[in-house]
Amino acid sequence: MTPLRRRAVLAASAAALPLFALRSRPANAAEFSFKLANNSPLTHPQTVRQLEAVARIKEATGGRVEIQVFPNNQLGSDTDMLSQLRSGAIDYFTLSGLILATLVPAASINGIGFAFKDYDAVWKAMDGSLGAFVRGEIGKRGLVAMDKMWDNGYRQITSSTRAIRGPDDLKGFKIRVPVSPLWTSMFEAFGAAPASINFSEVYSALQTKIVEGQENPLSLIQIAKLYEVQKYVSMTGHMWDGFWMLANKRSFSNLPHDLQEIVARELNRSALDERADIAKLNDSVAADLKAKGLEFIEVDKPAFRATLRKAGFYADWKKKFGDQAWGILEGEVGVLT
Ligand code: X2X
Repeated sequence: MTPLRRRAVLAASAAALPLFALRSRPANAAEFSFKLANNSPLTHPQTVRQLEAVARIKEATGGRVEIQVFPNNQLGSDTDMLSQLRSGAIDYFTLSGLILATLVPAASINGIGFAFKDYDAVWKAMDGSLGAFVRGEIGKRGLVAMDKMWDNGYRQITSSTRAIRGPDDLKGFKIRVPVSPLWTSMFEAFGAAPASINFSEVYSALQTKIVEGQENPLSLIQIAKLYEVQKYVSMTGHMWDGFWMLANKRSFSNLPHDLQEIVARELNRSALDERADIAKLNDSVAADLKAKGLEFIEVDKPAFRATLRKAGFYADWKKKFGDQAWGILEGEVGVLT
């Protein structure tokens, strides 16, 4: 074949490719197939509401968009899934802002200790100026964040060894924290010995006593059965943590605009449903965990906060986040330092 003829053949087959790809699609396969992953157990409202969202998306797009949900770390740890999201192996992924901060530093700002006095303050900030700011930062790193965050909750400290009654009890305490500089820094400020461990390994790390304790919202302590391997829970409520619904930017922008709108609308709607589920769970979860044998300890939260302040935690993070981000946070919640 002459070079010219060869080029012509190649050009013809390249032109034919999309048509071939379209024809080779089985009659019942969707035009756009995506993967959505999370770290939450199957019965967690996050998973339940994501399954509902993808069913509505399929229906509203007349079957053109099909999203398969892979919950419960089926596709790996949070760290693994974040890499897969960036490479495009996963299209959608819910991740704690604090862990996302390994890629987008500003995303951990909602985890500043004792920043939000209640849920009204959380949603006002995250649905308002602070959320908009963080979404902008996420957008600069090849990811798209949907408008509505999903609730994880106010975090409480559990332990299988000593009861944590005041900040001094945290000195030398071996505590699992998620993989995130802010978490490590906070527990170092308490004088604890934090170990960064992905959620997929937490139950076994507690069971084998690699660590003495961990911190998570009561709803997750219940749903992931962490009470089976912990004795005490101290109601520190030391930070609020939530999940960003992230999309790979290439994958999302390849969708026609009308389909993007449907996907975003339904994911955001499910985020609001999930928030309501967690709020409802919060009313009953303490009684359930007590009945399962967990000993509850009410603590003096201002004492924990004072320890962080004395250790320079707020001043350090104000510097790290910078005046703009810190100003937005304080604009939402009041002066913190
Ligand atoms: O890893 C955790 O502890 C979890 C499940 O709460 C987060 O996703 C941050």
